[in-house]
Amino acid sequence: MTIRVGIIGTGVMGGDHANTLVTQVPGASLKSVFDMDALRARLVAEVNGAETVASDPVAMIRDKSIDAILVASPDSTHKNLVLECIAAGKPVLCEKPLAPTYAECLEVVAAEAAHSKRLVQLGYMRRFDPGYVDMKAMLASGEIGQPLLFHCVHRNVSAPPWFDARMAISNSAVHEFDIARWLLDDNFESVHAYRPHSNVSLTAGSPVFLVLATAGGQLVTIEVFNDASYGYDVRAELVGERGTISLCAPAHTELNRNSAKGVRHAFDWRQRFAAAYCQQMRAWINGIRKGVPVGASAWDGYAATRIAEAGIESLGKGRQVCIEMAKMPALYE
Ligand code: ISE
Repeated sequence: MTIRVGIIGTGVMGGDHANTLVTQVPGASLKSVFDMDALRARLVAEVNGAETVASDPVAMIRDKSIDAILVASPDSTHKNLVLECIAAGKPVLCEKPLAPTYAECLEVVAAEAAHSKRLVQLGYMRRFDPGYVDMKAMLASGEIGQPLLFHCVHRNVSAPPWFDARMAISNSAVHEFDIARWLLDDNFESVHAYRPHSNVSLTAGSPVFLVLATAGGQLVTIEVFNDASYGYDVRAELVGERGTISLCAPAHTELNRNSAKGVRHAFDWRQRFAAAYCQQMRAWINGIRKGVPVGASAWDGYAATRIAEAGIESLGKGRQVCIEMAKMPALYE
C-alpha cells in the first residue's frame, strides 16, 4: 500500500519535506501540495512531481484520494488544520508548535481523545536523530546509573529581526523541552528563565538561560543563543551517577589548518538534523501502514508549549514558575 501524502505549506520546511518524501521514503507518494502562494506551490509540485496543486487546504484534507497530511504552514494555522485532519480521521504530521498557546493545544488533545485514536504526530524530529536515539539507549542500558542533570545548548547563526527572547523559548527551547521529557521519561515541575545582565546591548537573539526541574528531581539547564554567529550548534550532555553521555558533533571530516584543527558546523537545523527529518518521515509512513502511532504526540505538543508559556512567564516575573499540567487523557498513556 502506497501512502498518498498531501503537503500544506511549501515554504522552507514544506519544500524540504516534499524533497525528503519523494527521494528518501519508500512506500509513499506526493499526491498534492498547497500554499497560500500558488506560484511557490506550483514550483514545489513541479520539482517533486506532485500530481496536483490544491487550491484549498481543507478540501485537500477531506479529499479521499489523499491518505495522510503533512502540515508545514505558518504556526498560527496548525491547530485548525490538525483539527480538520482529526475530523476527517486522517493521519497528520504537523510541524512544531502544535499551536501558539497551550489552551489551543488542549483543544487538539481533547478532539483527538474524543476520536479515541492517535492521528497526530508532532514534528519534534530530534526523537529520530541518531545521536539522541543512542543517548536514550545508553541511558537505558544503565551504564551511567540514574540521570541527575541534563545540559542543553542551542545556538543559531542569527535570529530573524522579528525574533525576541520569548520566541527563543517558544520557538527554539521547545525542542529542548521535548527531547528532555523524552530522554528522561519525566515531566517538568518548574522553570526559571534568565537573561544575562550586560553592559553590551542585548539583541533580539541574545542568550536566554533556563533551569528546569523534573518531577523526579533532575535538573535541566538550557542555553538558547539565537545570534551565536559562528554556526548552528546543538549540544547535550546527560550527567548520571557514574558517568556522562554527550552528543558528538556530527562531522565526517576534520580540518587541520593554520595551527588549528576543527570540524565545520551546520548552517542551520535542516542540515544538522537531516537524518532526523528523514527517519521521522519514514517512521511516520511506516506507522500509518502498520496502524501504530510513533513520535511526539499531540499531548507532547501540548507539554512543550505549556512549558514554554511557563518559561516566558518566568522571564517576565524574574522568578521561578511552577508548571501545572492538565490531566492527561488515557489515549496518551
Ligand atoms: C526553528 O524554528 C526550529 O524549529 C529549529 O529546529 C530550531 O533549532 C530553531 O532555533 C528554531 O528557530
